[in-house]
Amino acid sequence: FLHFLKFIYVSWTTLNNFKTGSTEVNTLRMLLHGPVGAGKSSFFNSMDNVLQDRITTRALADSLSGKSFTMEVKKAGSYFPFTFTDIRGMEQEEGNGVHPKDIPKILLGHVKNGYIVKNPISEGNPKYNENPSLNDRIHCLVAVIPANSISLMEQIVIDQLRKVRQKARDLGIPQVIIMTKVDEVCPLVKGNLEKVYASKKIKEKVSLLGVPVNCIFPVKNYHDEDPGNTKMDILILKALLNIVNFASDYVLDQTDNE
Ligand SMILES: Nc1nc2c(ncn2[C@@H]2O[C@H](COP(=O)(O)OP(=O)(O)O)[C@@H](O)[C@H]2O)c(=O)[nH]1
Ligand SMILES: [Mg+2]
Repeated sequence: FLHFLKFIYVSWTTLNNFKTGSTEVNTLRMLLHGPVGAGKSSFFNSMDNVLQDRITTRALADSLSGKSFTMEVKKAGSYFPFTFTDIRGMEQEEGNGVHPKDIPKILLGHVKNGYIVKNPISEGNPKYNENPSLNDRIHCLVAVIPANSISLMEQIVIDQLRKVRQKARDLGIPQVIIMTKVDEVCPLVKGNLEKVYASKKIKEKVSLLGVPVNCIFPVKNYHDEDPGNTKMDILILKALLNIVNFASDYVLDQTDNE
């Protein structure tokens, strides 16, 4: 049990002292995407909860407005130097939600906070940023996919996810997959979250995704638990630490190149 606490302490300290290490970028920006109900808002709330030890329903409330919005995690007197932007979940029908052709504009930082994503993204909009800098760009793409519906996911959702991932790959932006709801696919894992890496059912779901295992982070989000569940916190912190590291490497790499 002590090694759990040590992991939490070290991760928490690392995140608390984290700085981007680039003079051009003060905040690492992550984009959350994935089907409606995948657990994007819950994942943000879970991170917020782990970092602050309190449940917040901010993300859930904001997500109902249909706007793209950026969430920051408060820290004593300021904010952590990373944000998560939630684009409205991709709908089953093309035409609702974000159009795939607009994804590169979002990734390249043309879309400011508060942009109403159901409108086509156009240059006339006051929330359109003509000349985004490295600081405005998305530095890590985070796909949120629920473990319990991977095999049932509509082809159109799978295609949309693939298109977004392809755009990010073309732009060289790092990507991770957060696999939520691991408790819903395996009773063993539901009983003991530590079993997540040993579970055959989870391995099966991971292999269905067809991406390298080191980019997939299984989590169980906080939804009706009390805060401070060590095993849940560890998976959430592991995911967050990796996201921050991927984003940070990307920014340093881009800073060298410019
Ligand atoms: N069992 C379980 N339920 C989850 C998990 N993550 C999210 N949920 C539930 O799934 C539903 C959709 O989550 P939400 O965060 O609103 O999804 P979003 O549309 O992607 O923002 C909510 O009822 C959550 O409580 C999880 O890890 N395990
Ligand atoms: Mg949401």
